[in-house]
Amino acid sequence: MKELINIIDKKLDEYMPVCYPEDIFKAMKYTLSLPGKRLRPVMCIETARLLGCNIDKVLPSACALEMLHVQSLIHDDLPCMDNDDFRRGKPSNHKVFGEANAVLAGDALLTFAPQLIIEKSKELSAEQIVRILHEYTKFAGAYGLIAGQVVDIESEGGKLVKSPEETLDFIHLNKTAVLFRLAVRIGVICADGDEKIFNEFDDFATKFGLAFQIYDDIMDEISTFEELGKSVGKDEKSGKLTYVSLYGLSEAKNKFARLIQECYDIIEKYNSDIFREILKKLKNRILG
Ligand code: GRG
Repeated sequence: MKELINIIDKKLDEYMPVCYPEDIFKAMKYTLSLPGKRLRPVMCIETARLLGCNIDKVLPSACALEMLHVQSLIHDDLPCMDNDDFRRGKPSNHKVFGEANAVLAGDALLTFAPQLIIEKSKELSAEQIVRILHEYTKFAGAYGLIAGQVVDIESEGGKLVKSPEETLDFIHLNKTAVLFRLAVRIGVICADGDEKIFNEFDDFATKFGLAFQIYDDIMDEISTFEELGKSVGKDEKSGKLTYVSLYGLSEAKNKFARLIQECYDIIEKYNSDIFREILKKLKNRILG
């Protein structure tokens, strides 16, 4: 996995220039270059690889996914959203470049990513590129990430249109699971996988995304700034609707354990060391 992360990091650096006007490119590159776990590009590439696709075909889309993810982190940290001063162990984007540039850097990453897919995916067919862009625009927009963020903000203000359980699932299916789904769906498209495989990986990523959000909620409670690279304990202080606040720590852990087991069950037949490593790391950190 470390090897794959190195390849992704090198490509991200190559794809992201710093040119005039430098302030915006530097702001885009800043958060992108900080050491994230690179889970989404890794999962995209690994899905494609398991289905027989070579890495060069999928790398531009995998890097674009990381750009979209970083965009969401930059905007999420803004004072008008989650108001976080740290991200990936360093001051967040707006703390370094100012709010206006952080908003623009996010916007620029959001549009740079599909541009990259179109310009660099030389080995994909036009049909594959259109399918990937369709997935990207659907999942990044008001049917995906933005929907999750809006309902998250509404719920913090006490506005609940659905039950707390339904609201929580809606937020995290859209804010978190959506990018893991996008990752594996793009992987399957690059590998020309059939509908059955597409749905199977989608199901895996949906369950993984929910498990990952429960992991994130639990870590906010039990971890440290040094380990996470961002503020901890904020959810409880702000009275945020999370798996821990709604179900309690013990039931959140049970829910997490069930989802991780379901992920193992779906992916086992593909015999992937990388997916096993990801699941094991999350599981060991929460369940010991
Ligand atoms: C798409 C225009 C547009 C806006 C985005 C701000 C926003 C709307 C959505 C917020 C999405 C968000 C930040 C969800 C949290 C998901 C999550 C648990 C992120 C942490 O992921 P890690 O741990 O982070 O993989 P690293 O830094 O390791 O990559």
